[in-house]
Amino acid sequence: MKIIAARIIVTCPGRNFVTLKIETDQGVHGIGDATLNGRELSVVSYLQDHVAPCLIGRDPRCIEDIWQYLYRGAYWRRGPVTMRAIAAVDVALWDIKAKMANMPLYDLLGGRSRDGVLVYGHANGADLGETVEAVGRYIDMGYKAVRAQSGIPGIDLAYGVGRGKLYYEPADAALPTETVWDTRKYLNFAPSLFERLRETYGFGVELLHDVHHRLTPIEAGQLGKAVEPHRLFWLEDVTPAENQEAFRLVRQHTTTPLAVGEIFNTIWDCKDLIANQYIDYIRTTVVGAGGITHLRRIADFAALHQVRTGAHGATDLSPVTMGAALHFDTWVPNFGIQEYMRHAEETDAVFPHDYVFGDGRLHVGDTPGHGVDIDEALAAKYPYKPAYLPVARLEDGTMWNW
Ligand code: EZ4
Ligand code: CO
Repeated sequence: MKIIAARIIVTCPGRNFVTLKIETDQGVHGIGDATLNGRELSVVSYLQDHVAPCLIGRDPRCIEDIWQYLYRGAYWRRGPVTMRAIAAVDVALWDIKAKMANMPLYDLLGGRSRDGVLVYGHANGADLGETVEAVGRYIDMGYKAVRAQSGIPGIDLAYGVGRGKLYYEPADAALPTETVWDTRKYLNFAPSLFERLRETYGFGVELLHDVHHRLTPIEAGQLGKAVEPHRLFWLEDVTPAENQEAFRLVRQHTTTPLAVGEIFNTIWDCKDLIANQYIDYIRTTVVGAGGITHLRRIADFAALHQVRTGAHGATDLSPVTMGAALHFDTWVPNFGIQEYMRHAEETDAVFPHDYVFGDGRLHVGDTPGHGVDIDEALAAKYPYKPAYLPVARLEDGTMWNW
């Protein structure tokens, strides 16, 4: 069996997506996602110019060998561009293998461990009252877990606040939007949001919150301690994690569970976080961390330390990643939760898929493969549109972490 074509499809049905389609001499094809929000075309070039030529003629059944060939063989290891390109190839090859085996991907991975995949939705509002109402709407839709992000008094354009839709689309402009951040205003406000949410909805719903890298470790410790009475499911990305040791300080000061990892691209980014049990949930994704092949290694290592999965699942992860992630989540023994930000209708139409939401969970179908395809004719109607993530500065103009 041989790979005869590897094509890269760029489309913007509501937002940009980069998709790899691998075709074989046996007529079976596989699809992988390679979207890197705000840096899409660098992955297109990496795949088109440097990976696709090396794939032609290879046996698509040798997933592990191709993974090692692309990782070790590039000499330049790791990094978001390289690892997304590898992920796209890997997911497309797992899709092909599962189709050849006539099995849904979760079956090939080891079979079903649960009936459905617990997901959390994104509730947000311009102020505390609106956010509390938005959380109520998610509960009414059947969600058992809800992430709450709110506008903050005195801060324009807080992270995670959308425009009344079911999702928040941060890549919003042809050049990065400038936002202004103030830690004091945020810390003065954030605990009151969760206090009000518990007063309003009680403790029967899981509540989550994304700090989006804005705090220092000691500030993160303060926030974690302040929200302890409200029993959050997790606080996410409380501080940047390039220095994994930074989490030791946070951990010493709070029992609020911690999640991190949406921007990690290999196990090396989280090895110490996991081994030292500084975190409770690892948020690495199929698309971000080298595909199913590598994510499985991270999850198995995490399981040794009672760290569970909590994969990133914002709108910049295409339905292809969501499909593959749901198969992974259906199998992985140490599953925690899956983020689920709904895609726009145009996105769903370009990527036909068989996963469905019901009763707070997502359910994969039994289509052989990962269950997601691409309608190329429809995709061609949505040309690439430059879109950047915002940047953040402090009030005095200092660059900060968005
Ligand atoms: O800002 O995916 O938890 N979710 C997030 C996302 C990220 C975007 C960046 O592309 O932090 O909203
Ligand atoms: Co996040």
